[in-house]
Formats: sequence, structure tokens, C-alpha cells
Amino acid sequence: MSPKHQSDLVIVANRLPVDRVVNDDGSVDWRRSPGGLVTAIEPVMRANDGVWIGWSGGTDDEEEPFEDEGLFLAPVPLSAQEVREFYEGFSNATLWPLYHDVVAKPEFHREWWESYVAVNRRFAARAAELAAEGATVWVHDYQLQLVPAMLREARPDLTIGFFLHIPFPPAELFQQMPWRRQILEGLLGADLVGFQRPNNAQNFVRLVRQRVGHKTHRDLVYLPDGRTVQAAAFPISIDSKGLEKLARSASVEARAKEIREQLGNPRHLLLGVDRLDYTKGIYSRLRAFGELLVEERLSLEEAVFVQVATPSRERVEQYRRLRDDIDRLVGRLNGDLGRIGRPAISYLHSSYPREEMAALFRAADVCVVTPLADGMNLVAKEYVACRYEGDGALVLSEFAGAAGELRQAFMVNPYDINGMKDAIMTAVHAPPAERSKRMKAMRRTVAEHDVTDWAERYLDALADVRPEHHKQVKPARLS
Ligand code: GDG
Repeated sequence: MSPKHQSDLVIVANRLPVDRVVNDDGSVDWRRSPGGLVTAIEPVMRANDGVWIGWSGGTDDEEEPFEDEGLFLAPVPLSAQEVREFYEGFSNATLWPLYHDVVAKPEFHREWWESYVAVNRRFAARAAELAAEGATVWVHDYQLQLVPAMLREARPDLTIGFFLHIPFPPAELFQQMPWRRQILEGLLGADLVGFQRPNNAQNFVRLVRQRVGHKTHRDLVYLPDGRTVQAAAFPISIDSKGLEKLARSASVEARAKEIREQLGNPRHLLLGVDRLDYTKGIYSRLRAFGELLVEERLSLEEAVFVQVATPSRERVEQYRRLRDDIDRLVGRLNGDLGRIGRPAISYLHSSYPREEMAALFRAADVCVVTPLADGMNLVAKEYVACRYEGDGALVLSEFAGAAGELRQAFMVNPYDINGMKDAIMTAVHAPPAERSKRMKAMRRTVAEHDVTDWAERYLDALADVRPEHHKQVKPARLS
């Protein structure tokens, strides 16, 4: 297929699975950015000559569709103003906090909304252009909630799916949104609206009934034109086998050992890995650890906390403030509690290759995942996938989507700092047999439900919503 051809499977996501890199001589290269989504979707894209539509991460790029390692990619250009208003503004300073339990205050600006509409229209137009007759189009995430309806209007022949990677809020919060009806109607353009957890799907159906006035029954919405829309949960997962293979490699094992040595071979290595985001609960987690040291429930001789905080959305005000707050807290804890060569918290504001992340997961005795709200949280599943000896302990927030599946974790309410301290201590001191029982049960879950299984289950369900109306998407298994 040439990139200009129309395709039977179109993926629409905010970002392309590649980053645009401009070389010293001004030429442009594309570097694959390995993410869960591309791992999941790549096989099914290859089996169907699929095309992926997304933003390249730059500004004002006018790029033609192109092929990268056998994947067809179609960039959608954004202007600098759209990056500010659509991406940093409406997506990350309005929708992100509103959908995450308002843990930060969402900002509502009419010009941001206008930019969101305009950019969604551009994505929809691109999809309408690149989808073959009767094709399946799968739209992803909160940045593109208007695309399904815009696309359906242009191309009623298509089967359209939407998947939301973050939580969908309860009506009490969603109704703050000045453009709530437009967003619900945008999503209703899809045949299947997928969520991480069943309660997200229930929130959506209830809102559609209350705010748009459509008839609903269980997970179905009945539209006046006779179409039905299904809302259901499809918990996302990781490439469990691939990650475990990496974790078992000699180089990762050697690096894990080296990390422990460099930290002074502590008895308890605790680890946090997150994008530096206020939803991830990094601040309270570090405070909890600091208090455990102050109260001498843990000692600096035996315990070290490694926190990787990957830089994220650095031009958004709330994120800048969070970074300052965490810098200050880590500085204070290390100043008060650390000794020469032995900081209480090893804080890394940086991003690392996959191999290094796997080595950290191998090195850590306890992984502490305490988001205030989180669609799923892949870090929790990644830690479990790397613990192939069945050891290690996971401390997990009950507000992470992953808590629905990883039930054997040491659960915490991240707002309850004393509770979090107790759970960390329980995890640290749990007898090996108990840790192993819990970890093995979680490992079965993560092995059985990997990301390929997620993509197949979603696409199968999408095919079932309107069986009379679509071309079959070939399953990845046949590729
Ligand atoms: C959204 C939803 C949902 C982090 N630092 C580095 C690195 N990472 C990787 C992790 C993990 C991924 O990034 C983060 O995924 P999460 O699921 O934890 O969180 P979000 O970025 O907020 O993702 C979330 C997800 O979408 C999928 O639907 O689970 O709820 O918020 O894979 O390992 N990877 C590398 N270097 C780093 O420094 N290589």
C-alpha cells in the first residue's frame, strides 16, 4: 500500500508512535517512541495495512503520510498557538484535571475550547480521507473526544471505536464542563466507547441519559436515528512477555545488581516511577517515606527510596508548580535526614531507556504506586511482569484502575498518609511466603491479560456492535 491509499484500519491518536528529530543538517528523521499503544496495535495494523494518524510533536509541520518500519503514518500539523490552546490548554489544563477527580482546578477558557474543536475537526478530516469504504477507525483518548461524531457525519459508512485511557468522571464533576453536551455528543459518534473500568462506562451512560436525554439500558445507548452505542470496560495492559524477557536478560540483571550496589546494598529498596504529574501522588508518597524515617520505623541504613519522575508537560503552570514543590520536599528530606553518600531519597527527574526501567524494577524490593486518580497505571503491571521469581511487593492505590485486577497488592488510600505508612511497613516486612503468594497471583493476571489481548478484545467487541455494517478487521494472530 502506498501511504496515499485508503486503509481498512485507521488508528487516530494525539501522538504518532514516532518523534520528529531534526538533524544538524536540517534533514528530518523519525525515531520510534516505544509505547504500550504501538506495541498493542502494531500487529493488527500490519495485518490490515493500517494507517496511524497523529501529531508529530512539532509545530507547523506539513508532512505527507509516510512509511516507517512498515507502519503507515499520517502526521496532523499543529500550530504553536494550537499547541498552547488545544494541547497544553484544553487537553491538559481543562480535561486532564477535570477527569482526574479535580485533584487540580480545571481552567475553562472559551478560546481553548475553540482550538479543541478546530484541531478535532482536522483529525476527523484526515481520518475521513484515509479510511477505505466500510473501514474501522479507532480513536484514542481525551484529546480527541469530538472526532467520532465529526467523522460519522462525514463518513456514515465507517465503524468507529473510541477508547478513553484516563478515568471518566462522575456526573457531579463532569457537569462543571461548559461544553459537556458537545463532548457527550462527540463520543456518541462512536459505535463502541471503551473505558478502563466499568464505573467509567457507567458514569458515561448515566450522563448521556441525564444530559442528552437518550434512552439507555445497561451498557447500551439508543439514539433517535436507530443506532446503538455501547459503553464498556476494556482494561489496558502491557506487553508482559516482552518485558519479562527483557527483565530476564543478563545485561538487565547485571544492571539491577549494580544499581543496588551503588545505593549501598540497602535491605529495602523502595521504588516509584511516574510521569511528573500531580495525579500520581508523588508528594504524599515521599512525605510518608520521610515520616517513616523520622519516626525510626525505617532507618537510613536499611531503606532507600528511588523516585524516577519523568519530565512531563513542562510548559503547563500546574506542572511547573508541582516540580518546585517536589524539588523542595526532596531537598528538605535529604537535608534533614540524609548523610554523606546516603540520601534518603534518590530523586531522578529524567527519562530512561526501557532496559534501565526494567533493571530498576528488578532491583526494587517494593514498588510504591500511589496515584490519587489513574485510568489504569501501567507501572504497577510492569513491576509485576518483571518479578519473574515471584518476589517483591507492590503497594498500590485503590484509585488506580489497576487495583481492579491486581487485587493481591498492598492496597492504600493515597489521601491517608498514616494508612500509606502502615501499608509500606506491612509490605516491607511481609514474610517471603506471603509476598510470593500475592505476587504469583498478580503475575498470572498480567500474563493472561496482556496488551495484545486488550486490543483483540476491543476490536472484537467493536466488530460485534454492528456486525452487518463493517468489513472484518483481521486479527493480529493471523499476521
Ligand atoms: C495514561 C493513563 C493508563 C515512565 N517513565 C519512563 C517510562 N515510563 C513509562 C512507564 C509506563 C508509562 O511510561 C506510563 O504509563 P502509566 O499508565 O503509568 O501512566 P500515564 O502516562 O499517565 O498513561 C494511565 C495509560 O495511559 C495507558 O492507557 O494506564 O492511567 O494516565 O509504561 O514505564 N518509560 C521509559 N523511560 C522512562 O523514564 N522507557
